[in-house]
Amino acid sequence: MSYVDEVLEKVKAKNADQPEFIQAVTEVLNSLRPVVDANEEQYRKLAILERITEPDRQIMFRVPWVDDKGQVQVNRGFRVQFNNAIGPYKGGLRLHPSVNLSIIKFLGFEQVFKNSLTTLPIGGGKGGSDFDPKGKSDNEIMHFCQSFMTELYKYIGADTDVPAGDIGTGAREIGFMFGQYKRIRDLYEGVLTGKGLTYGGSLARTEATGYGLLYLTQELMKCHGESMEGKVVAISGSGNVATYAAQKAQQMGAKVVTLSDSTGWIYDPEGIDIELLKEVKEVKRARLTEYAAARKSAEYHEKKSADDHGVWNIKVDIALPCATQNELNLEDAKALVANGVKAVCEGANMPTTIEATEYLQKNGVWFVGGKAANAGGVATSALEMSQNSERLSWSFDEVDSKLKGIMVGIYHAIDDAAKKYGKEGDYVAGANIAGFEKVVNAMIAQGVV
Ligand code: NDP
Ligand code: 2IT
Repeated sequence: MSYVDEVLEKVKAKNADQPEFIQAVTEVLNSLRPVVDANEEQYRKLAILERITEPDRQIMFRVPWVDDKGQVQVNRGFRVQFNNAIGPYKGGLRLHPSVNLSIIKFLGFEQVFKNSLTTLPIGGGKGGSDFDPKGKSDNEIMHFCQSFMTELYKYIGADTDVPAGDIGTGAREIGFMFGQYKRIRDLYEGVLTGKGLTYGGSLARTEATGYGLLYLTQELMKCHGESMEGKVVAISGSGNVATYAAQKAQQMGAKVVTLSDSTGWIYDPEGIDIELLKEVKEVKRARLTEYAAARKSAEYHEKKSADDHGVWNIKVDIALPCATQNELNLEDAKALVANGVKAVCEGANMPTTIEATEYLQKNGVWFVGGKAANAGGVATSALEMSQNSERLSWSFDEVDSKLKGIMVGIYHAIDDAAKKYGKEGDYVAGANIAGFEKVVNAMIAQGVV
């Protein structure tokens, strides 16, 4: 049996109750076959694949907090520190009721390769909680964040592990967590990224994931003789990534016609009104129904079932899934291909199922997975860390132009890696191979640790 198959079997047996983690490892290891086959003897002896699929450590803890009625609530907190071969652990904190160890491990595993692709010195980690921020008062959010940090602070630090935002964790939550860390440790350091601009945050971090996704997509289109001008784009989600992806796509001359949230989706054939979207989502923290109510050209569609991903049934040139994992399945991929989609680039982490990815690739769609396409967020987090270390802050244009350079660089790195291993056009393999090579070289150089 090949080394890859042997390790895949072990990972499946050891983590049988973790479907998302198994899915992420299966995708990565399968696409690493050419590199692993070429180095099989050495990697097997050094147990490289066993080591890279087992987190350095997994921390789980109780998060008790008091709600506005005086009732004590208990959530579960997580931090998985996956691999720090190339830098301090780095990755977001997800606050969503679906959060469990499988989801945090899949995200942490992906983060290792993504962070490597940025070219910046950051290892991979992820954390979060099954806390549901929806419907909570600011006071409840603060109590939760303070309690969460009262345990998490023991394991993180500016040179150890630097968390950031993800689903459900934005500027408000990062602010409360930073305040509590500073109070407990009496240390003013860049322990979190995505901070507010008055206390060490970086300009362009809010926009970075969405903007970065579009810089990479634009380069992909350019290298295939196309431009963004006049392209029709479907985006799912309506949070941080979706909002700034939509904004940048429209700045580039494309028209974004869809958005979604957990209860429904909108079709707006005239193109999304970004200012209205921000007012509804960022200021009022309301549902997309409010967007549709305020905009004549928009149709609102209530979600009919958990598997209703209506946005992928609209005829578009480019699809950018920006909500959550497994939100674009085989049926959705078939609908996109039937409608002539040219490119699918993932703003979210693992939004496309393995079957859907294979179908898109077989049908000639240019497909770029999240660990390359959404790396702009964490790359800009690393730029925030640099600014914190030198106690300076850079202008928006300086950060944005570095972000653009990084995303264009990532596209060429994954394109070259795919070509080098005879897989031209397979950007999934290219991203996994390019990300893996740097981490493995560092692991080998550092010995068995
Ligand atoms: P937000 O919380 O800002 O927005 C998430 C969006 O996705 C919301 O519209 C939300 O709808 C929707 N959504 C979340 N979970 C589900 C679900 N289970 N079913 C249907 N819709 C859902 O998160 P972000 O925009 O920050 O993150 C989106 C994706 O991008 C995630 O996969 C994240 O891991 C990834 N990512 C984020 C980065 C960042 O810098 N923020 C960087 C790289 C990747 P609703 O409001 O109804 O819940
Ligand atoms: O998935 C991701 O890359 C993020 N949520 C951003 C992580 C970060 O540290 O900025």
